[in-house]
Amino acid sequence: MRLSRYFLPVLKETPSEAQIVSHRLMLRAGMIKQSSAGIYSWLPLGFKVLRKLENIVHEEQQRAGHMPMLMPTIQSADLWRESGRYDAFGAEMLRIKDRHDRDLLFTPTAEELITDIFRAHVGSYKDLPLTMYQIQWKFRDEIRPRFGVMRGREFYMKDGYNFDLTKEDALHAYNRHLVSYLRTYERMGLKAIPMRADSGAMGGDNTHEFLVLAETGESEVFYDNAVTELSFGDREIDYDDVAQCAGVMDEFTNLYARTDETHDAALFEAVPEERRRVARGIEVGQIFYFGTKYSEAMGATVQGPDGKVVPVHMGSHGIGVSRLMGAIIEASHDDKGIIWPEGVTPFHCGIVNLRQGDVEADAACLALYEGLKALGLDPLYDDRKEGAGSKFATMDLIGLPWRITVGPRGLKNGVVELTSRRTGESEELPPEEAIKRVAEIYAAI
Ligand code: 5CA
Repeated sequence: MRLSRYFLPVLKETPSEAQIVSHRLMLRAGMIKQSSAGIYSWLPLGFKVLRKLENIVHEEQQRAGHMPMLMPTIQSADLWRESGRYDAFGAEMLRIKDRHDRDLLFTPTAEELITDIFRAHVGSYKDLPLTMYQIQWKFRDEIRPRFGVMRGREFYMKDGYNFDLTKEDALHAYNRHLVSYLRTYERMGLKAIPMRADSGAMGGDNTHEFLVLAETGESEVFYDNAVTELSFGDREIDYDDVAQCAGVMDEFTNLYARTDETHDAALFEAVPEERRRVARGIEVGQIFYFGTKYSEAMGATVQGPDGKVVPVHMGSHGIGVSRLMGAIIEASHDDKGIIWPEGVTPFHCGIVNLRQGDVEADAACLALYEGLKALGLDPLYDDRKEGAGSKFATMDLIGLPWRITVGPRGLKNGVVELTSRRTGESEELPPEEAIKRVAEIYAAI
């Protein structure tokens, strides 16, 4: 993409309504624009990152054997009356009436709808286990939408639902989700720690939230500092392997780590004093096992191998896809702007032409641009007639992890400059070498 043709409405001023750095940077980098409280338009740069996050979630869910599908945002209230949640959800649910005076709602989550689909089509244990998920917009009429996409009213969420014959099978689904989430967040360049939590409106008593530690996080967390040293790494996972998934589950949840709702004095007993931590975190996902709560209320049953008809065991599993963008920026920025992890960056590499209009500089930039694209990379070429300072400031603000700078002086010596956004370190090398280097970096991701 050429920057001269891209819609990138960067702001010079810091928007006064934004209280936390990720919100400020998303506004300043022209990624989002508020349309009303807690509701945002996703401008091209923001939308590009959202798609990257979504793709990682799709890949990791499907790797774990979960099936993608899509359910409507507008749902009938009747289904929610069956589970009892039409009343229980309270003011957070956006309620709508159609022209026939029927009660509809904008989905805050989809346990009821998926259970309705299940009961219409599945009647035998032979069709289990079954896990389906969607990535769809949700609406919760939060009393205090704030921090930009972090606590929106409209937000983008992956919600997955498992159906199993027995509690043991459903707990394997729970563990499988935990493992797939660890891998998902790691690919996004994040350390998200599973912490035992309170199940709130979803029900059940088995639930973990995934927390990214950040001072601006809305959750208070209590943990053994040893959990921050656990690392998922490149493990070979067989998602059908019950013992392996349970092993990862144990490894990542045996140490003490809890969010505020369930915190008690236990931390000070369970953890040696020097390892006790009380901090803040951003909740980027949550997994639940709630047994037969919905299947019993809504008659989602199967015939077991013994011929008996039993309600299925269920869980649901969420990832806050739009919130993740804020969480990544909170975890990865400096005073000049965003620093995207390679796995989610909107463009792989920026190209800065220091002398736009100079025949040689233009030709060298174009060759870099085409050379990177030919290797399947997605560069952003700043071909505007702007000063170097302004071009560097824009690149730093939007946070592309790698920048190639091209100027007449370097070209005389046959070199361009490759700069890491994260370390600020630069290296001079011939243009073909720079292309090769960038391609190698991304091939390793
Ligand atoms: N039905 C379950 C699992 S699919 C569920 O809805 N879980 S949840 O309430 O925990 O939401 C899942 C994730 O969505 C949360 O972990 C959080 O990352 C994200 N989320 C929840 N509310 C908001 C919000 N108002 N703005 C942005 N993201 C949100």
